[in-house]
Amino acid sequence: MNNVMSLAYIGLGSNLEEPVRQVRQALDELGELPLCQRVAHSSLYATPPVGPQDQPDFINAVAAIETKLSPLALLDQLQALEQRHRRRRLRHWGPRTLDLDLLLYAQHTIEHPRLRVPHPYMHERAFVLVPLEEVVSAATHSSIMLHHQPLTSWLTHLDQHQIRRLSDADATTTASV
Ligand code: A4P
Ligand code: MG
Repeated sequence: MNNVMSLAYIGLGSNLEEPVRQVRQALDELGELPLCQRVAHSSLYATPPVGPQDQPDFINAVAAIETKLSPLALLDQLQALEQRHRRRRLRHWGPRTLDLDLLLYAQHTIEHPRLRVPHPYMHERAFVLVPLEEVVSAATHSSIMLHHQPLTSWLTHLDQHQIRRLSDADATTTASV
């Protein structure tokens, strides 16, 4: 546990067993983790799979939380929450009920066998950066730097046309996507 609060960003993804419901429920559960408070979250986005193509589209979102947990203690909590959503690890980058990635933890750079922060692929993934940009504006009213470049400049290099923001009406249904 830290005495100071740190701002962390969590990426959420699901493409199995009612993904909209999985992500909405996980957004609520993130705010209930010990020593954590959810301060903002993005819209939900429907996104084509990156990696193996023989799997359903994903629902993705990003949450900002204030936490007194250390980065590894927060990872433990995120993995326990994935397990409560009956996450099974069958295939790397394969379909999942819930994936929770620790994208950013304050300004920290972490290279640990269990944890790399910033998340190693985030700067090349529109399904992460589009919702992250939305939630950063809501949480901090400013921009953030990623590998010494503003987040917005990473976004300009990415193809975003297949990233579809769900309307509030879509995001409250229990439809599979
Ligand atoms: N790990 C290291 N760093 C981190 C971090 N910053 N956050 C370790 C979370 N975990 C981290 O993860 C494998 C190991 O990574 C963990 O044991 C942890 O100690 P995992 O969740 O078990 O496996 P995974 O998710 O299959 O692998 P990976 O490499 O984390 O995949 P990603 O990067 O999560 O990508 N397409 C769309 N459209 N939307 C998606 O959400 N997700 C993926 C998975 C692929 N394609 C996608 C999406
Ligand atoms: Mg993961």
